[in-house]
Amino acid sequence: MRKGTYIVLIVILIVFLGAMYLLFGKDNISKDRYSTTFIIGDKTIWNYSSRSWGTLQNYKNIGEINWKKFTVYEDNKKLGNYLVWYDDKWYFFTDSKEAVMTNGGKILAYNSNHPIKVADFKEEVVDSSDKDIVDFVLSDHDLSTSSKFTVSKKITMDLDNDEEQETIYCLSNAFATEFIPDTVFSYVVVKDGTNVYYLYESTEDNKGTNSCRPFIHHIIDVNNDNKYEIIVSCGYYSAEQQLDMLYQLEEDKENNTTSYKIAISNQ
Ligand SMILES: [Ca+2]
Ligand SMILES: [Ca+2]
Repeated sequence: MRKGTYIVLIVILIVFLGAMYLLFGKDNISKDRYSTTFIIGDKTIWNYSSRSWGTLQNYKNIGEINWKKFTVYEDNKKLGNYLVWYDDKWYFFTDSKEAVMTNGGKILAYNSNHPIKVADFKEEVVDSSDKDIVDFVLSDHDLSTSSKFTVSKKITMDLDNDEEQETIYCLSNAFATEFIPDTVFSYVVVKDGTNVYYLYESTEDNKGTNSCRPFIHHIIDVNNDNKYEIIVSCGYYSAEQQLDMLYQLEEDKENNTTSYKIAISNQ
């Protein structure tokens, strides 16, 4: 090829790349490079990379994380940036390898190449002002509105950055000891104005103790879009294993609906 042809090809390539950059946007291109490892408690490790999720389970892979620096939170409060090390549970160390004590709370840690927001939320007890939504959820599952609970908590905050507050409700009668329900139920719902989104939803005949009691582990913005994702966890009565699920608000543009879907879980 002649030199002139090369120059024309290079110019076409530069114009093409420039057009792609403008078309897909700087923001989107950089979001494709987002890469994060999340530690959720002692049993769950998730990887978020190139907009997709994966889990890290085997010991060899866990070893690759050892002595890496993570931003560590306990019960929504930042503990600091620490080196992590795993031996059946996570241990945290300062740069000079001094051990950092935790209080036995819920641990979330991340190592990321992009900003991650962790919400500092306050959990409150459901009260009479929540009667309408609680009755709605119970009636929706043919349960008596006088059902007793072992968990009835709520968190009120702006989850989707529209300057309106949403409320997350955790309602469950799992692990009841003072009463024996015919049906064991656990629901995690988000009330957003008049919309009710179901996240975790379980209704079972009471056949013993292997029910799962849900709680909100952490609330984080994992993809930096100013909308929070919700980590719902669930503890089993009879097992050490804990179910961890990351819920993300997804838009179905075709049907013009939104719902919370599980982006990744440890099962
Ligand atoms: Ca909102
Ligand atoms: Ca988000």
